[in-house]
Amino acid sequence: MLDTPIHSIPNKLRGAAANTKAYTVGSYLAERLFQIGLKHHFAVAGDYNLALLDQLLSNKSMEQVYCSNELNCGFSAEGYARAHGAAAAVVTFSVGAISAFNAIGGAYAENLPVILISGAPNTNDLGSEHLLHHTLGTHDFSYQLEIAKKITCAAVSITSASDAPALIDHAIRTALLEKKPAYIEIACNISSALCAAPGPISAVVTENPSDQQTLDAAVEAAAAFLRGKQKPVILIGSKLRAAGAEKAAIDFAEAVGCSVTVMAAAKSFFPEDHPQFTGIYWGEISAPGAREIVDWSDAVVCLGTIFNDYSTIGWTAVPSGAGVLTADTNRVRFDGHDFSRIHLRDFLAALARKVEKRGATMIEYERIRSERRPEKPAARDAKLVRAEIVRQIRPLVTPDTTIIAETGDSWFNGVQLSLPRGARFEVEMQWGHIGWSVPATFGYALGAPGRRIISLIGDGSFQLTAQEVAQMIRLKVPAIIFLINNHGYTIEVEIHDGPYNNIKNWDYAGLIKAFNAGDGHGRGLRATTGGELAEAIKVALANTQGPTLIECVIDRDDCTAELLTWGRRVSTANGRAPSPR
Ligand SMILES: Cc1ncc(C[n+]2csc(CCOP(=O)(O)OP(=O)(O)O)c2C)c(N)n1
Ligand SMILES: [Mg+2]
Repeated sequence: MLDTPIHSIPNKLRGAAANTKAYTVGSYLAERLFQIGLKHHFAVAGDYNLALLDQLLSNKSMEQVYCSNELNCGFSAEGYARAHGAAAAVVTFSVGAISAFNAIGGAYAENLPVILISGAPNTNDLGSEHLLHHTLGTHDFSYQLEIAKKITCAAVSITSASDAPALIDHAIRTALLEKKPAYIEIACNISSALCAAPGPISAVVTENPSDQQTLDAAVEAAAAFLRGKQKPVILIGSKLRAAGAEKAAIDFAEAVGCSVTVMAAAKSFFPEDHPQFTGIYWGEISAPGAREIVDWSDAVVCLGTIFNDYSTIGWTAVPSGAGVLTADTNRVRFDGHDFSRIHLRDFLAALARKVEKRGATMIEYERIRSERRPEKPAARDAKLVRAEIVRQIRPLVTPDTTIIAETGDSWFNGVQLSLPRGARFEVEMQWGHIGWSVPATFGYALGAPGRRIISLIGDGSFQLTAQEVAQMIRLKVPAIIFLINNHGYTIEVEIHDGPYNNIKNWDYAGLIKAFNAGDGHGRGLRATTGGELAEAIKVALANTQGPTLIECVIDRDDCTAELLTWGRRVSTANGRAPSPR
């Protein structure tokens, strides 16, 4: 993965706690966040969290990064966790936290350990007759914790300094182990109260080992299952990264020698320049040959896959039956077997040592594979079209590039880009919140300094979270944002059209000047022809002092063929009549 992801940092490098110093609840939390590898935390201030923010600032090893609103704060942290392995966001009670919850739901769906920290009412007001601002106007302040319990793997409320160390450790440990978000609420008069010093960080970050007997049994049975198959294929899913099993999957694939197809949400989790890479599998809209290889196989080894209505194109592409082996983060299922408490990494590593070579799907793929036809450049002054945008982005994708693709036709444009070894691809395909990519780009860039970040985003999506470009300007993040202005919600047009898919046009390129406000170095450019786009890209590559937004103006109906096919199928699935009870 990148730089120093959390799960690859050896424990001894994670910083030992300095037990001699006096700790407060807030500085304890800061020390733990630093020890798990965070160099930044994201925040929006509010009176319930100001004392906490001061305490966090006292840790000079971490930078406090401010966001324009709490939704963006949550998504910035989500993007940071993608780059860096984990993240933290600090918000105020209710008006802040409830906005951030949307992004926390996203982190849950996308398997990312984001720690949401909320300031909370003073302990003296709990159980009193006091009504408080930023609450529902009742005497019950527990609703926020109750909501958090539904959308995190661990939610704690800290109202006593003596309990704080154990509760903080529990929340962070559970998030890291489960790769899900956690929630920590701290009463505003407790964050500066003294508490115990942090103990060794190993208590927070050490994983439980796989159950050896179950692992042995699973590997034995899976090896026998694969021995009975002639044409297995591997299908990589988006939970592979959360399972920390990307490298193990490569070793396993090489041991089997079969074709490897990758789901769109997992693009870049298996190297696209690997000789066994057979393309993106997405049912009818798969890369050429990938669908045939999966359909013709007699065993599909699914690693960390998520089959939902979108990834199966309205349930038209769900691998099923006795030939499917599903290996998830902690569970392996196939043909009458169901094993749990084994890490996917361990399972793949052990199975790689046991399997026999099964290369038939590679031979098949070599026979049917077709190279992508070279795309012809458009005339420099011809009206800009979608295909020309993709053609011009291709050469920008270097081994140190990360592409961040927003929900909308940007998904399908992004999937078409080939990745050299090392290039990464980020999508939020399970949660699918439009606007995610702007703050996620901001957070990702801070979590992975030195990488070239290219974001693809539609005009409709951009309108939700545009303010976070101003934070990129503030911190001089040199991301390149391709804003595809097709004058509306084109993806929704293809699923089901109506007046609700039309949006108010903005001067997107002009917006950057407003955000710069005299002292920023963001660039905003508009391209209406291929020539203008080429010039804008040159400006973007030269701008190292801030983001560059290139507004690419195209026709409303100029979209990928894949979107048209996908939209038709998803529309059919959405339109199914209720089944009789
Ligand atoms: C928060 C949220 N609200 C609504 C939707 C439904 N939705 C999905 S895609 C989309 C439109 C995206 O439009 P745009 O970003 O312009 O993409 P494009 O036109 O390129 O398809 C909408 C409204 C959503 N996914 N998330
Ligand atoms: Mg659009």
